[in-house]
Amino acid sequence: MSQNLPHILLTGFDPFGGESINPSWEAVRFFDGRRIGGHRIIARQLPTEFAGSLRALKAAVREITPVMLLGVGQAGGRAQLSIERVAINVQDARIPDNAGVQPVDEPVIADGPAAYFSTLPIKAMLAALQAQGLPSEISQTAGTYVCNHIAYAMLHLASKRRGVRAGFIHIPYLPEQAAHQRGAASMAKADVVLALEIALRTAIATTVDRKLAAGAID
Ligand code: PCA
Repeated sequence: MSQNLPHILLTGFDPFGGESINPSWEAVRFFDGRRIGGHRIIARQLPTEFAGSLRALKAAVREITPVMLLGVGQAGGRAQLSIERVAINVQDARIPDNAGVQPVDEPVIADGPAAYFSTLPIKAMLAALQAQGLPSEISQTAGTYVCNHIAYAMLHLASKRRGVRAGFIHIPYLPEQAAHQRGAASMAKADVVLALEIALRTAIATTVDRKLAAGAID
């Protein structure tokens, strides 16, 4: 048992918005302690709270000193795995977070840049997921709620640490959530778990991203 493997911090969120589960944590927790591509995965649940999630993220980074951070969150209504390209320096909450706080047009980091691009190989990850038959896309916005906030914070923290990369993936509802929402798309947990394993393996193995067209017109 090698204790000294480099660590990857993989995060999911607790339920929010009236849901009783969050698919991100349901999938992410499967990986805690597992070894993938010569790395040890440490899974952590973050609260769906602007301030609380940042505190928990900073504490986890201090404790684990990860070489890679991958955040995962629920994007109810999206039909595919969404590999996020960018995180922006704004909090604009349509609903209060789990602490009852609803920031509008506040920065994530007061003196931070307007945005960070993912430093994971998003196109290589997309190609690997599609090759497995998993519905996936590049997303050009992670929203302005707690997921974007954490994606931005991960990239901000990573930017200060040499060689540390970070990124974010939004996932659809699980079928049991979609079952009571008319017309909502969903993805089975086994598929999400497989997708996250492929995404992690690809991110670990790929330092220079592929050049594949996966942009959006709207
Ligand atoms: N999704 C929310 C926050 C927590 C989660 O799982 C979002 O997309 O911002």
